[in-house]
Amino acid sequence: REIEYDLRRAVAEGEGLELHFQPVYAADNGALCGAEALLRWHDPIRGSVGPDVFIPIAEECGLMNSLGEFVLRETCLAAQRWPALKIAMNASPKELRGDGYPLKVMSMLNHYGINPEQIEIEITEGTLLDSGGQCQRNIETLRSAGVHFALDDFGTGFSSFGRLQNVKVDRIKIDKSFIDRFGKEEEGQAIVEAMIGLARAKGLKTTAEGVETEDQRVALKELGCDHLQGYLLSRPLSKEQFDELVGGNV
Ligand code: G
Ligand code: G
Ligand code: MN
Ligand code: NA
Repeated sequence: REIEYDLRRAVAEGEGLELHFQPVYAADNGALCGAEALLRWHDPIRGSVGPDVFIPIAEECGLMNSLGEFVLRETCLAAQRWPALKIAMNASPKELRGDGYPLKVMSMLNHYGINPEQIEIEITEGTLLDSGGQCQRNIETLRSAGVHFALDDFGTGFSSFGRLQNVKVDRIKIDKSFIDRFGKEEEGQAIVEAMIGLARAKGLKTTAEGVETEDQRVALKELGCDHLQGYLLSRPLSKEQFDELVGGNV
């Protein structure tokens, strides 16, 4: 059976799809500050299918709008559930380019009574290419309503540093590949330091992704990185696991 067929049914029925949440911590005092929502699909026959696999399929076969709406709704429910935490969600290029995107987001936030400042939308550099400016206009509209934006996988694109001149975001998320080299090679250290310095100079927040070792944690804290995310601190958790983590404290 075609994977597309199963995905279509899953999206239509909301079956087997759920968001998991990876905790995000303050680098300086270790406080839990937020979570990144990550979409998961469990198909009864295929088992777990990663978003790397099914999101491109959803985009190709016209399912991304419905899937994006599911993610947006579940993100709002998470924001209600954990009111003291900032909830970040990923948006795909196709979604962000749509004319109706800002209205769609704002209607959903209004419907669930969510303060836009509690929500952060993660975009990749790829999103910003090729969109005839619509994407940037959508970002500007949502930012002026209070929604925050983060540039995900920062450093992996064609002109990451240059991109920051044209696109107004609130945060960069330093890609895991740089954090991996960090502490191993001098150059790795210098690159991360430069990224944090640049972000600071532009008044942007920084999150380090894929933090796996205590050495990385300490060094990132010393460099003044704002937030940390990675297996050292926590893997992505189901809603129920996340509830246990916060223990009713948010
Ligand atoms: O969680 P995981 O490492 O499997 O995620 C793999 C990729 O899928 C990451 O690049 C992540 O940004 C992306 N991703 C996860 N959840 C979503 C989502 O809800 N929407 C979009 N567009 N991408 C997502
Ligand atoms: O592209 P994006 O940053 O949204 O992707 C996040 C992905 O990275 C998620 O799939 C998440 O499961 C994964 N991830 C988060 N922390 C770590 C980590 O410390 N190590 C590894 N290998 N993957 C991680
Ligand atoms: Mn992300
Ligand atoms: Na990333």
